[in-house]
Amino acid sequence: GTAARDGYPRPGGPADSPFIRACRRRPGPHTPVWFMRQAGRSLPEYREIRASVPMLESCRRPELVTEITLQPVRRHGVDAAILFSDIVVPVAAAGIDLDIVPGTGPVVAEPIRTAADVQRIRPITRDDVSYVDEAVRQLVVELGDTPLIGFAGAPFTLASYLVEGGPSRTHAKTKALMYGDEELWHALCGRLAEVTLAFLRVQIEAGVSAVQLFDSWAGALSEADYRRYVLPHSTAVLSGLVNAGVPRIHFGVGTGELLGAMGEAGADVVGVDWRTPLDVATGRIGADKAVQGNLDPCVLLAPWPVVEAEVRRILEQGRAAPGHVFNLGHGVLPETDPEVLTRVVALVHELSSRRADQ
Ligand code: 1CP
Repeated sequence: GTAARDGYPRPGGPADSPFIRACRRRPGPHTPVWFMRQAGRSLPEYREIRASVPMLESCRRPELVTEITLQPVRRHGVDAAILFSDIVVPVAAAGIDLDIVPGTGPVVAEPIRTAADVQRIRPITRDDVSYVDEAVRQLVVELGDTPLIGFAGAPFTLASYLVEGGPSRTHAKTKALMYGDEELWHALCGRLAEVTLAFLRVQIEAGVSAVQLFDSWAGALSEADYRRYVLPHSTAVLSGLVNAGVPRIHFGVGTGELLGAMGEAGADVVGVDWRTPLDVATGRIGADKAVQGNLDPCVLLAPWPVVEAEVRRILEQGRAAPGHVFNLGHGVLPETDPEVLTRVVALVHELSSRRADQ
């Protein structure tokens, strides 16, 4: 955070950064930009580190977490770092036997299907995720004025992996449980909300400047079902952080119909995928929240003039919002040329820079 060791807030520091200013809907020197999954497989320096270390183990080694988190900041000059971790890390810390399988994603040894299964998800404390606490404390020192974003998976998206046992296109088993046994569904999501809230609090106490709640797969639901089965649990997480002093970003994919409800869950910033223009999104979210997005990650694979035109359009449409954090509509694809990401950062800064004499 911004508090120096003597307890007095430092002038400048992450709280005064363009990223936090935009999250708080305050004017800043330029539109801030970072990329979801910026610390990942598009970077050769990342692949080198990860070649000999399995994913979950790399998340549990603070020196590796610190190095991988810093890589995209050094290379691209992004306005924020995001902690290198995964949404299933706190679930594993809560006692669920799972692994992250290369080329697949999270795989759960014994999927959650019954009330007894839900009881296997234990509450977590800082001691269960001490490696995250340690990594964040190191990172805050290394990053100086650059804000660090902490994150967690939202109850619906976590439940999907736990109930399916792994990645799923339809979320059929998850929805079958949700529609078939509403009481069990709420017990599962209630428990996941507790774990998520505890995990985010550890990160905030260790010094992250903002948090993002990833409900990547919430777009699989209608608005009515989202409100009935999901919103109460995501609200428990986000409203539980209302006095934590850091902006809360809430993101999902295919959530054009859910943007208003996702904002209501208690977000300061709502993430928007590429399907909804930012001016339309702002109409749905309201003028009391900032937006984050929303370049289609696939556009980065196109020739530069196409990328440039899309960045211009998004900055223009983003002006309708009371605050705009430039990002992709979902994570960086592994085949993305990192040079293009660096050029996008420079372009966003150049096109949006507001000089005092203008
Ligand atoms: O910049 C960063 O890369 C930060 C680290 C990060 C984040 C924010 C990782 C590393 N994962 C996540 C979040 C995450 N993990 C989400 C939410 C964001 C999103 O929608 O992209 C989700 C849904 C996951 C689950 C997950 N973990 C998947 C998706 C599987 C599916 O359902 O399609 C995958 C492939 C993983 C593994 C993973 N997480 C992170 C990395 C670098 C990897 C790949 C590791 C490997 O294959 O070795």
